[in-house]
Amino acid sequence: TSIALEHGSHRLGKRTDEMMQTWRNYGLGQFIHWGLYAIPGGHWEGKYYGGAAEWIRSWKDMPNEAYDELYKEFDPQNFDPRAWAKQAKSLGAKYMIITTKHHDGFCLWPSEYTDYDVTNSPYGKDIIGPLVEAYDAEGIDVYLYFSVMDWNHLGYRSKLETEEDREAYEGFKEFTRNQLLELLDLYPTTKGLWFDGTWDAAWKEQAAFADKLETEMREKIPGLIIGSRFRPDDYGNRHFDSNGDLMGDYEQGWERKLPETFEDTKGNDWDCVMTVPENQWGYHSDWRGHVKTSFELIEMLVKSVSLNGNFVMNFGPDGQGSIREEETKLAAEIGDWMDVNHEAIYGCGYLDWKKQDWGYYTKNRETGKVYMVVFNRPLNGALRVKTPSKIGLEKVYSLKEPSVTYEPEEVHKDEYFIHLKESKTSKGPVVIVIEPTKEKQQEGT
Ligand code: H79
Repeated sequence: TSIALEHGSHRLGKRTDEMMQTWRNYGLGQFIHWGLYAIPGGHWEGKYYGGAAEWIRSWKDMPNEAYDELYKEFDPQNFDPRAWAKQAKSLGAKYMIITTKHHDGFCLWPSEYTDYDVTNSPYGKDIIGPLVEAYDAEGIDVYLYFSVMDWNHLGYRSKLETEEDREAYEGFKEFTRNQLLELLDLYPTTKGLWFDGTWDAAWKEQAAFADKLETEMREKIPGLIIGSRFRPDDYGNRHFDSNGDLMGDYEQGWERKLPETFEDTKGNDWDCVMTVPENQWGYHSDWRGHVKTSFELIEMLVKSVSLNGNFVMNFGPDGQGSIREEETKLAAEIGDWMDVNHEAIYGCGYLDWKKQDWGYYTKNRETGKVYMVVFNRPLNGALRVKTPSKIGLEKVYSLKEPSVTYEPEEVHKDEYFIHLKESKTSKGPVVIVIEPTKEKQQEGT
């Protein structure tokens, strides 16, 4: 049985068009959180804010009035979009998501619909346009992050309790629509939108409005990609409608966490957006607690791809527009690994062979080649591979050195050992390529 919905899912199953196939094949992306919050960098008047730096305005120790004056200091003299794009390229990112407007409401593009934008800062000019141009030039697709929640707009409400609230919110909706259509007009090479700040009760009542607006945006840029975090359904359900069907082109619920199994993904397209420390997106000058290493991030990337998702690593440039050393070092380390092993990432996804403890399988969607990405090297040096019956291992070799080939030892029916030859000191996870047989020939036929 299913509930009749006017504003539920528009499609059952995955998008199959070329733009979505491109999205699916990215593997690795870059997120950039940049805005006024980069100026205080997690501190106010000598006091340390332990929350996410981009949320500092909500901290009781920082007055809203103080935050709302920060735009008068926004003058990032080190901002070099081409350098950012080149770094993203050497990281191996195939797409980039930039915060055009975070919850604070400050716009990194010149918006006709508010004064709270870059043109009224000392910097005085567009940030988004030059970024789009620089990333386009490197062949990295650009997606625009947009927070619906807006702490600056006078009509914004988290809930609608009075007639006055409803009236004010109508103005806010029109403003939101204007800004989104404006962004798509200004930056027509945009490949998609990444929405945030859509959890409030007020927005959850806007199924009809959001549905119509999503359609308008899709008409402006055919093939535009929008995740599940934009519109609510008729009953205020988000991501999945009241019938459990995904709304939008991919599931956007994996923020700072990963699915464990393929079942967790419900077979949908999805992305995982990940911070380098536990929970810092915008620039925080003093990271505390655990900071992920490049091995951890590479493992998350490979795990994402092995479960049919994209992995998006966050960067939070400082108030001057510099990318911090820690992120630069991680980007270089991950980029070095990607230089050698990108074949196991791009164009790859889930393989339905039984998962083994040594790491993750990925499979190229076009060629059918299988990649074993080895994170846990067994003490006996032997990697167990169990294949579905009828599938054999035709060729097995090292990705880094294809001349290093393997003769799998058949230990049981449809179960093999691949005895690793790769050096134990090799940097980062090694990758073994398997070219499987299409179907094992049946004996006697
Ligand atoms: O931009 C980054 C974060 O700033 C943003 N999303 C990423 C990509 C983000 N904002 N909030 N969150 C992540 C966490 C959500 C917190 C919530 Fe709540 C808990 C939303 C609703 C309940 C606390 C109470 C914050 C808002 C109300």
